[in-house]
Amino acid sequence: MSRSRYYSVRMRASANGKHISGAEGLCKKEDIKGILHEYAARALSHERGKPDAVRISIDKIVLPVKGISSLPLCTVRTLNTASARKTACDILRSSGISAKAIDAAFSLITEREPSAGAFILDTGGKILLNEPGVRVTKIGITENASSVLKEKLSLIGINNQRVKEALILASKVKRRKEVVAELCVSDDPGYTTGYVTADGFGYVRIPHIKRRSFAFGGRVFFVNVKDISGLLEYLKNQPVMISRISECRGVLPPRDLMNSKL
Ligand code: PML
Repeated sequence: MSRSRYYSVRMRASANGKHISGAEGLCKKEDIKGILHEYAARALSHERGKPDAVRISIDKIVLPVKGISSLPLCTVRTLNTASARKTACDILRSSGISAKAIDAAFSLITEREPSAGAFILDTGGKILLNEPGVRVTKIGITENASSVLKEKLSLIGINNQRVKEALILASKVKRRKEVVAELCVSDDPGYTTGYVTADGFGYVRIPHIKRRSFAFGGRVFFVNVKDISGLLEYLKNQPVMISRISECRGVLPPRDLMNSKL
């Protein structure tokens, strides 16, 4: 893809040093103003509280931008927290993640103050990157892919910014071979759908992964390498644009999901 046409815009809002919200994206010069407006509004009206500091940065992209496909998406039919957690565990276990690593991941993201970045664990449960974690940046979507995604998400009733941004981020992360899977639980008290990504499953949305009003959450990347320096460099610095959209399926019962690996 082309060089230098894009800018990376990042926002981070905090209160007393604690994470409130964040956002990042790649955009063209003419769209920067609109994005700044949107990110500022988001920072100042977040469910997690009023920030006392909002940092917004704009950086011109100098590296060539890599075009990638989005992960295939679906939603699994989970009706309560127990079945949501079980489904997340089933996907992760069938992808080679140990029970110890899954327990550690849920503890990291649901038992402590949310961190601005993602934790990294190996598949055995060893923490390779602790707080503040890694923030995945320099991610975006082409205009054409964005309108295809809008159409596909509209057909299944989930065309909203949150799903779109989470799918873009997860697609960049899972692109790296050493990333075996990702677990995400939203830290917004009012948002109870999380997701897991893994080979053969894509991006699986999991409703009721946490109880409403619960203000903890975060992301964990499970990897199969000891040295994560190359991965960190990629996540933070490689500009990536979603340029092709994969299949977006509607709601599947857990059994169908486990029996219909892609
Ligand atoms: C967040 O932005 O709070 C994380 C979103 C996770 C799930 C998004 C979705 O519904 O697919």
